[in-house]
Amino acid sequence: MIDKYSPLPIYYQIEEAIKGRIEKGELLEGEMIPSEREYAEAYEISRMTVRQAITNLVNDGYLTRRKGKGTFVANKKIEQKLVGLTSFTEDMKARGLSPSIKLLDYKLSEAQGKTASGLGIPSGATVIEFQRVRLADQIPMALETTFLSADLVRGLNEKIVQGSLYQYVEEELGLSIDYATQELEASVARETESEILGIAKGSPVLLIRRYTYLTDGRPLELVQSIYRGDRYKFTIDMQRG
Ligand code: 16G
Repeated sequence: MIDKYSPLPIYYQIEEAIKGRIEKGELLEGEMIPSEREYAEAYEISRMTVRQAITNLVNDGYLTRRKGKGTFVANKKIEQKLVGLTSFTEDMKARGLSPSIKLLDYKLSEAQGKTASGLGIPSGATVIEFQRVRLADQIPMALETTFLSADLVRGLNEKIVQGSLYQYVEEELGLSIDYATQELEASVARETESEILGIAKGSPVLLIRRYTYLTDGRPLELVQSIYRGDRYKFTIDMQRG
């Protein structure tokens, strides 16, 4: 499979060979790939060359290295289109994945500063704040912290937020969710976040802030989420002109 006389560098040929095996399903998600030594022996090339190919595939998200264990085929990322204002529950169901929630915290506090102005309520008004781990097929995908005005989402409680918030707001409260603005930036998982999400400390994550509004213009929610960089990618269609 390796052509030493080809103008294509050998590391590149190895990369393509491994990628091909992943794409054809000969190497499965989560499966350990052969060691550098095994590849080097099989192809009669140096371990350095194999290492370069593997490093490139790790950087491109095809493989992941686990310290002291080996190199594994990475999990396919969930591709989330940045159009349409959808809920986590809807997004996962649309993919045939089963959404679940682990509620870590639920509390009432007094609105202050940015939270008060973001939610359009006076400081001192009651804010409901909760933190949820969002899972798909039992795998933690994101950690979400939500702030709502207690006055607006009457009747909300710890039990309800273990299901879909948007469903409660629309179907039970009869409020009409209209639009949101969202910020997305790169970050790394801190210690507690990495434990909650089941990733190594310092792993790349996507930090998302969503400000959602009702049709009558009232702010509904402020949400800060941390999405796993190894499981998520966001895509957007763009039109020129
Ligand atoms: C998504 C939203 C979040 C919203 C939640 C409602 C992002 C970044 N965040 O996770 O703002 O509160 O959906 O989901 O997309 P639920 O109705 O399933 O509780």
